[in-house]
Amino acid sequence: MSADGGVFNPKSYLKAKSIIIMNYKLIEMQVHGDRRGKLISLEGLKNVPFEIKRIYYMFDTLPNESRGFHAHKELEQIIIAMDGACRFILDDGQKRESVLLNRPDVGLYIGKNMWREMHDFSYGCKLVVLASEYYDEKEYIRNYDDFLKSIKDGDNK
Ligand code: T46
Repeated sequence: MSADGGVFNPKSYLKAKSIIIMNYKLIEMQVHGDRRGKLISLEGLKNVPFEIKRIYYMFDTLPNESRGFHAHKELEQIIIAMDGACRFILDDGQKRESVLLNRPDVGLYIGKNMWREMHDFSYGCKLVVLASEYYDEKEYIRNYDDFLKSIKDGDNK
C-alpha cells in the first residue's frame, strides 16, 4: 500500500520520485520596465523560495573553461546570467539535462543534491548567484562517484 492508502503502483512511484530528484526549475522574474530601462527585484521568501544568506558572482569567465562539477547537500541557489550566456548541465544521478542561461529576467533555481556543470561561457558572461547558505566547503560533493553513492544511500532525504 502507498502512503495515501492506495495500491502501490511502481510506475507512478518512479515517476514521482524522478520529479522530486530532478530538483531544478527556470523562474521567470517580473520585469518593471519603462522608458528608462528595466528593473527586477528579488526578495527572500517572496519571489526567491529561500532566505538569501549569500550573493556571489562570476565574471571574466572564458569560453573554453568549464566550472562547477559538484553537488550540494543542502544548498539552494538561484543563478542569473546578468550578461552573456552559459550552458548548465544538471544531473540527478539518473538523467542529465542541458539548460542554456542567457536572459537577465530568468533565474535557474537549483535545489539540493543536483550535480551541476557550467560550460560554453560567452565572452563577458556575468553570472550572479543567490544562495540559501553561507559558504561551506564541507557542504560540497566534488567527486561524481561520491555523488552517485550519496543518492543511492539516500543521503538526500
Ligand atoms: C555553484 C556554482 C554555480 C568562496 O570562497 N566563497 C564562495 O561563496 C564561493 C561560491 C566560492 N569560494 C571560493 C572557493 C574556490 O576557491 O572560490 C573559489 C571558486 O569556487 P568554485 O570552484 O566552487 O566555483 P564554481 O564556479 O565551480 O562553483 C560555484 C559555486 O562554488 C557553487 O556553489 O553551485 O558556482
